[in-house]
Amino acid sequence: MAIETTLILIKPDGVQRGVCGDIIGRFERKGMQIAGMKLMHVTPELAERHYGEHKGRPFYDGLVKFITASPIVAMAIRGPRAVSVCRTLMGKTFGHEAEPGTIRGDFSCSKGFNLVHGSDSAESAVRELGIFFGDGEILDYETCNAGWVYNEEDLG
Ligand code: DAT
Ligand code: MG
Repeated sequence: MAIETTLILIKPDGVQRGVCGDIIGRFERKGMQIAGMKLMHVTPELAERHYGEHKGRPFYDGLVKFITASPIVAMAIRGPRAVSVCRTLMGKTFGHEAEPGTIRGDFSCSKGFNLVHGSDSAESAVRELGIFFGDGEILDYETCNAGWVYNEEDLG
């Protein structure tokens, strides 16, 4: 298992509700590294590229309206098994079903207003990071505590 980098979005509800710090802190506390981060508007074109797999579903138009309504925070989050670790931290898709202790479980009671997006596979992560980040926007750097967060065994 190599170190992975995954795309995490704090959706417009998270920014509007002022809980970005709480959400970012959960990834940091888990031992994940922030490799890229920016506040940005999602254009309809960007939304379609990102959520293309859901086109045609009954909730698609509402999803695009929601994600384009107000700024989001886009993050590239890096760490061992980052894709699955971040999905676990997020919790189930619908806030009303998500376990307490997860981001969605603690902050959301809604289907669509579920605060965060996280890539669902290593392949999706590569594709989605390419949508939200350009050349030079995802950084390689060492954190001083990495050696106390995971070791060789975790990378095997
Ligand atoms: P996830 O965000 O957990 O990867 P997904 O990829 O299946 O979930 O769906 C993308 C988003 O679309 C999800 O975060 C919330 C919304 N959504 C999915 N299914 C929905 C539904 N049945 N009704 C309303 N919104 C839905
Ligand atoms: Mg998804």
